[in-house]
Order: sequence, then structure tokens, then C-alpha cells
Amino acid sequence: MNAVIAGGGGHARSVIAAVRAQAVLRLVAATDPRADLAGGTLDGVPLIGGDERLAGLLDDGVQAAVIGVGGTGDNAPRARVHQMLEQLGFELPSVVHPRACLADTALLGAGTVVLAGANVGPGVVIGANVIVNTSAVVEHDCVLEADVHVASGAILGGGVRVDRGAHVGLGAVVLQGRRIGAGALIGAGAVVIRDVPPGATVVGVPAAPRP
Ligand code: JB2
Repeated sequence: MNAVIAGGGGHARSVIAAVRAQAVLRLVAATDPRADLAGGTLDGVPLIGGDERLAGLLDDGVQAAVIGVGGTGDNAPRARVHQMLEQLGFELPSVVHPRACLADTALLGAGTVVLAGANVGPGVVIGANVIVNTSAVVEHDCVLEADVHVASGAILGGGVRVDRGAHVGLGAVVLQGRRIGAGALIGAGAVVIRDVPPGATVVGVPAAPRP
């Protein structure tokens, strides 16, 4: 199936690599609002202009879209892109790099990406538009709501719950059974030993509110 990727930055390159390795979707175009990118290519995918081009692609029979906008900390722009693609009527298949390890009892929502080296355990339930980034570990029975980003190398112990739009930073560790509130931000390398309230930012070892 032909697909478009929304976003033309660094995260899009990681997603393109996963899509190609999975060999299910064929990426025919990328969109990005940056005018300086239009007319170029991103790892061989033509950058055709901004999101105003998306409706025309649908008319041309491009049925699927993948979300290539990442972001470090703020998942709101990515959430808006997901909503826009859904409203336009694109199919939003999940993308799993073939060198990720995904338990057969794990569930993935629409538009979710699991990148190379990630490990998603049994009974995990992941909502729509989630990034499980390179080499992240999501242990058994975790629940990740929509628009969450588990950054590269982060580790969620068994039964962790991450609420909508929260960000778990590079290499952070969340002990088993803890809950990360909606929109919370866990700093890189933090070790979370207590539940984190919605919207809070915590950093350090053990993780504490940012001074
Ligand atoms: O609404 C949008 C939109 N908003 C921003 N639609 C489309 N189609 N694209 C959008 N973008 C584009 O996403 C920006 O114009 C920009 O070109 C791209 C974001 O690129 P950037 O390299 O700044 O960030 P990223 O999100 O690709 O990657 C960040 O997050 C990743 C998870 C980086 O920090 C990476 O290092 C990190 N791995």
C-alpha cells in the first residue's frame, strides 16, 4: 500500500528506516511545512510541500499515512498531526521495525511506531500515535495511552501506566507499577520511584520535581 509520511526531520528518518525494513508500506511522499525542504528528498522520499498536499495524495490513491513528527518533551504537535491525518481519512497503520521484539499478546493503536531494538512485553496495551523509540523497553502489562513518547533507551518496568501525551525521556527508568500522569515529562536518565502527577516535570535520581 502506498503511504505518505508527515514530517521531514530526524524522527521521520527513523520512521522511514522502520517502514522500509518492515516492507509493508511503500513511502511515496513526505510533507513538511518548512518551505526550504520542498522539492528535496529525505532518504529518498520526495518532500512535496506542506500538509495542504495531503488531500491530493488521497485523491491519487495514497491510502495510508505515518507520523514522522517526533519532538522531545512536547507531544502536542504530534497529536495534532495525528488528528489531522485521521480526519482527512488516511489509514494509520502501526509500524514495527522487524528488529523490535513485540510479544504476540501486545496491542498497538493506530499510527503507533515501535522502532529498532525496542522490546514490548506480553499483555502491553498501547494506544494511538505512541512512539516506542529505539531500544526502549516496555515490560509486561504496561498501559500507554495515546500520544505518549517513550524515548530511546528508556525502561518501563512491569505494569507501568503512562497517561495521555506524557514523555519518558532518553534512558529514564520507571519502576514497576508506577503511574505517569497525562502530559507529564520525565527527564533524561531519571529514575522514577513514585507516581508522577499529571503535567509534572521530574528529573534526577530518584526523580523529583524540577527545581
Ligand atoms: O504539522 C506538521 C508539522 N509540525 C512540524 N506537519 C508536518 N507534515 N510536519 C511538521 N513538522 C516538521 O517536523 C517540522 O517542520 C520539522 O521539519 C519536523 C521535525 O523535525 P525535527 O528534526 O526538529 O524533530 P523531530 O521531531 O523529527 O525529532 C526530534 O524528536 C525525535 C524523537 C529530535 O529531537 C530527534 O532527535 C528525536 N529522536
